[in-house]
Amino acid sequence: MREYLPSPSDWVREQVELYEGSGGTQGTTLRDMGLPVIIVTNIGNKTGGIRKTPLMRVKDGDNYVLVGSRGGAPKHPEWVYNLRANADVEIRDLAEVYSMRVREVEDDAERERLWALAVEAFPPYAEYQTRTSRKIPVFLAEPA
Ligand code: F42
Repeated sequence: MREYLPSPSDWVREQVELYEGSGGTQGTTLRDMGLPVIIVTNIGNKTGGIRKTPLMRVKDGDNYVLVGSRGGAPKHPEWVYNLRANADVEIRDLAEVYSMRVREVEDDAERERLWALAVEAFPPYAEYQTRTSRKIPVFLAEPA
């Protein structure tokens, strides 16, 4: 059995607990902005433990676009390394939970199209990219 390793960040851990504990009826938006959030359950690259990562909901048809912005911080979020090592995730979107497989988007044209969708869904992503010299990783999650 894999162990659940809650986020060390209070607001993130609390959002996961409220979102999942309510069956996807509470805590489903970003604090002040009211924009929808999903929970991505992923496997730790080093620990092998279960990680739960809230991200903004960016949809491309039935697929989800996952943006490793971390508010424009200089380093990639840790979950990026988890997804690179283990592509199988579960995505909770409100009351629905889907088994999905992610791939990092490397193709420039595809990334540009998905990035535009991401900024449309959550405009601050554009500013986050200007805060950091790293290229913000973008993943596409598709039904497994
Ligand atoms: N972050 C984003 O990057 N993009 C978003 O769209 C986004 C939206 C969002 C909405 C609501 C909300 O509550 C949070 C949101 N966040 C968003 C923040 C996001 O949930 C993450 O907290 C943030 O991206 C930072 O991710 P992180 O994985 O770096 O988290 C830190 C705090 C963390 O959990 N660190 C752990 C720790 O113990 O320090 C380690 C986590 C980990 O996965 N370790 C791996 C393991 O094996 O377990 C090893 C990873 C490796 O280095 O190989």
